[in-house]
Amino acid sequence: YVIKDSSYSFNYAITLLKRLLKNQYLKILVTDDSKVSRQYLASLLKQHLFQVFTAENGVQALAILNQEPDIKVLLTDYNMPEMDGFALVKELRKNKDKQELAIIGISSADDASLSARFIKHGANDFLSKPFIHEELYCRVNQTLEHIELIEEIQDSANRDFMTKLYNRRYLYNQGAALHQHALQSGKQLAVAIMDIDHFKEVNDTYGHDAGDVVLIHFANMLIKCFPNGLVARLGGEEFCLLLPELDNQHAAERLDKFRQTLAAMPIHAEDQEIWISASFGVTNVLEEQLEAQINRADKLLYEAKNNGRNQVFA
Ligand code: GH3
Ligand code: MG
Ligand code: MG
Ligand code: MG
Repeated sequence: YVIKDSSYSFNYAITLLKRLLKNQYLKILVTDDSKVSRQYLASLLKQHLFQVFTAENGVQALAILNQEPDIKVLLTDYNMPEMDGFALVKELRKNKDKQELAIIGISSADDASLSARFIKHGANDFLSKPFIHEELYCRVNQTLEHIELIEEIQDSANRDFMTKLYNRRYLYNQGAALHQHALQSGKQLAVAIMDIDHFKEVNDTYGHDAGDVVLIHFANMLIKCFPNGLVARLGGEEFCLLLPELDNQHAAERLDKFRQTLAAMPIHAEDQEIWISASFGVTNVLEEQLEAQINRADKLLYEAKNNGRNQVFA
């Protein structure tokens, strides 16, 4: 459809084709009390490969967003019974920011102040009725592009470029929040520091590129083994893992399992088989500050190294 219609840019057609090939139908929710408007918007959006959900009012919209947390965009009318568009935006913005859920307010153009008010309440953008098709697509796609750009910028600030793990900066910000939560709720938080053994030898023997492959492999394994943990690269071949709600013994056991898996399989890089091991320090002693707990884990790591490496000290 888009390809046939020459008013769309080539790049846009490519974007849609990519979505189609990846089977990535972005989810969008249309909220409007008028059945005609709802169906009209839904059919336009379906033509552009969105997976469309519909709601008749704010209350229904909240329920659908709860069931479908990966809906990216909400298009909402202003005037609706039960809960109007402003109340809906206000409610959603209590816990979802503009990147998590983009909101585009829609209403008839007879009240010129609506657009400003929608945006003041936290909408990303506004569309007035009647609109031409292109404006709908442009606003939705521009909003999506903004979200993607912000995500890219955030990732480059918060992640390590090579391993794609979180970096030290993110760990200290996000980890401090986890740590405070544990302190306040009386829940456990295990903190582990790990370091690859004799990594300098890996570089010296197989080259720096092979060393990088090893680091990426290590990072991927960490993510796979600890999907609920906060995993970060502190620098070099040193990593940190925060495991909420896990006592020290269980944390140490899981780390030891990871240690064994790591040491039992070679990593393939530069047509070579590279065997590595790592040492670990882990503690769930909640200090006043996260940094103090990290230092405590670091001391345990140091002991693991001194004790012969390839082991977990708890
Ligand atoms: P230990 O068992 O005591 O930890 O010994 P080690 O050799 O692992 O520790 P050392 O601190 O002596 O060496 C770490 C090496 O890691 C030195 C540095 O060149 C290398 N390194 C740091 N960052 C990177 C990186 O991004 N890529 C690669 N390939 N090497 C890195
Ligand atoms: Mg209405
Ligand atoms: Mg090392
Ligand atoms: Mg080191």
